[in-house]
Amino acid sequence: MKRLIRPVYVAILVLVVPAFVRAQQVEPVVDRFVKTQAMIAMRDGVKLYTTIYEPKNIKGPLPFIFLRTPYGIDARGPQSLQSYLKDLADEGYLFVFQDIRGRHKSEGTFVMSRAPRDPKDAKAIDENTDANDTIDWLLKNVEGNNGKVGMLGISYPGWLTQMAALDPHPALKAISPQASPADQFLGDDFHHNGAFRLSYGFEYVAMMETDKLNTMFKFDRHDTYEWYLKLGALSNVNPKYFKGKMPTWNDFVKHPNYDDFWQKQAFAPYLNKVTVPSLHVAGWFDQEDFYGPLKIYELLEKHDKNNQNFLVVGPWNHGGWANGPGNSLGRIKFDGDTGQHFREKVQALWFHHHLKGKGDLKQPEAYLFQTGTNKWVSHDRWPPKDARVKKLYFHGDGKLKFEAEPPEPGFPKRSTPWLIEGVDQYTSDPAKPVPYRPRPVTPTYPGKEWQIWMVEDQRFVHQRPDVLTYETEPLAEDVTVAGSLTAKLFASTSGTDSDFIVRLIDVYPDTYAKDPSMGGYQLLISGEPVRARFRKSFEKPEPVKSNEVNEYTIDLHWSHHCFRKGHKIMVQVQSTWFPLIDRNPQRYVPNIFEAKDADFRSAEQRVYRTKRWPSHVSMQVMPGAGGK
Ligand code: PG9
Repeated sequence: MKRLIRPVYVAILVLVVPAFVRAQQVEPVVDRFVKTQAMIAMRDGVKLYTTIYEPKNIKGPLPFIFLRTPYGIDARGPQSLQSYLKDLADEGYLFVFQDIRGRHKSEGTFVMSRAPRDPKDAKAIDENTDANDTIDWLLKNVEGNNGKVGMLGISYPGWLTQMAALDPHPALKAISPQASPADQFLGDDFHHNGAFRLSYGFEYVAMMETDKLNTMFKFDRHDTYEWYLKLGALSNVNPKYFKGKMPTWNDFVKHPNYDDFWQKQAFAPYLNKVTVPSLHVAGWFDQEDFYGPLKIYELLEKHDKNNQNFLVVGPWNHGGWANGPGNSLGRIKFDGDTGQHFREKVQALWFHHHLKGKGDLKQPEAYLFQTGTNKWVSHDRWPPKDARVKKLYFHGDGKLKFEAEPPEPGFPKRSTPWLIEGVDQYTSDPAKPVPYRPRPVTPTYPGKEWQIWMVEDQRFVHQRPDVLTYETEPLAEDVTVAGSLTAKLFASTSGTDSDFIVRLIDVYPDTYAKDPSMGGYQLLISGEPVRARFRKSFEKPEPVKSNEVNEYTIDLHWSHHCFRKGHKIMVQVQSTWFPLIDRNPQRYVPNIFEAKDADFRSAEQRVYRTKRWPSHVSMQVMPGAGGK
């Protein structure tokens, strides 16, 4: 016979358990604040929607933490207090969030990455004047402030932070621009080396310019790889979808080269002094803006007379430090809570010191997470002084070696006379482009897969006939990259324009004791395209001669990765990376955005590895590494 449940147990379940569960739930941090809102008038009369959160239980005077965004503060403000800004909230700040011009509840017109104003035009406005006008208002209108302001933000908000520092309000005492783009033609969201980032460019523009809110493009296919393939040439976008209504798409079409339009909105011309203490933050696996933060740091570092310019790079995707512990990304584990560590021990201490005068800040010049060994390291200079350049050369049979001398060139192979020694060849067919991540390629927004594609196992393209692979033997010792990576490719195409994409990969040992499920994993360390038309100049593109060997330099940016003993280093070369990068017609046309479907052709691509044309990858590595 079943035993009856005694009423006393029922009472425990009904009364005590829910209270216990409630106690376990996290208290919304926003509940600790009193919220007010204001429409703050800018110098040209446009009013910006701003919310101010004042702590209920921490007495002032307190400094401001100010964050501007195009993504909507009603949701983003409270969300960021919960995690990204929580360690600051615990200490006590006046938090200020603002919708930028033309977005969400603010008035005015949104202009994508609005270029800095002309200093000769006294009436001009830009994101810098909007930040300064707001700070002025805050100092005068918010009681209990200590006269100091800090700004920070990730990506667009990071860019807005750096913009505020170009000509800063005197009350702006410290900034942390995080994952800020620096140049939308050379290395960030919209183009890399002038090659258009199709899926991101298209989907981001739809999100930002369909209306004032964040409205996602509705795909009618699950696999956007197929959708973009069916779209065909970029000249189909306006007639089929955007109908000429998206200003930024129209700008892409109007400015296919690195003209004034792009140069004026890039940071390089403006970053000629460090105006406020600056903590630049980047993620090694940032799928959107990795070039930007390191470039901004590098440009400012040349002018850092008072030691106010600092760099932090963690093992994160785009903004990955804002939420969660940060102990892994996709299947890659980091042996520690890197995100939590950053928020608590780096970001919070930075602002406590500069805005509240707290703590003896010992911020290292460059505080970097070394991937591969999974440890934080401090450098008093980046790249480190003792880093040395080592070259990894392409050899026959898919080999990659530190030895400089590839075999003698150019003679037909005895066994296979139709093949030339010292050359590897593939057909690049724009109708069958190489995917950049395993299909189905789900939409960028809202997308879990987009956020981790850079750490996906690269075996999904291994041994495709249009992907060349070069690989070292298992390494006899660790090889630690510390600084820049550059590929030098000697290549030809049967067409008159073409792309070459070089990817650097860490191949785990087949038997990987630390985690057997990761045996043979191929982890992307860096990958970048080069567009043949821009090989001499980004301003003035030129066709290539069919089958002529040209030298291509591909900046693979920076890394602090340790290829562990027993791992292999792999380099892959291909001519499509879709739909991340738009397809090159492989036949020169003046403007690829205006190319027609019929302009696209297959091309025979050759990569040379001879004494005269020694294709290779250069890496800055720590001494002692590199098999020599
Ligand atoms: N990567 C986004 C972006 C920044 C700046 C301009 C365009 C796009 C972002 O995440 O904000």
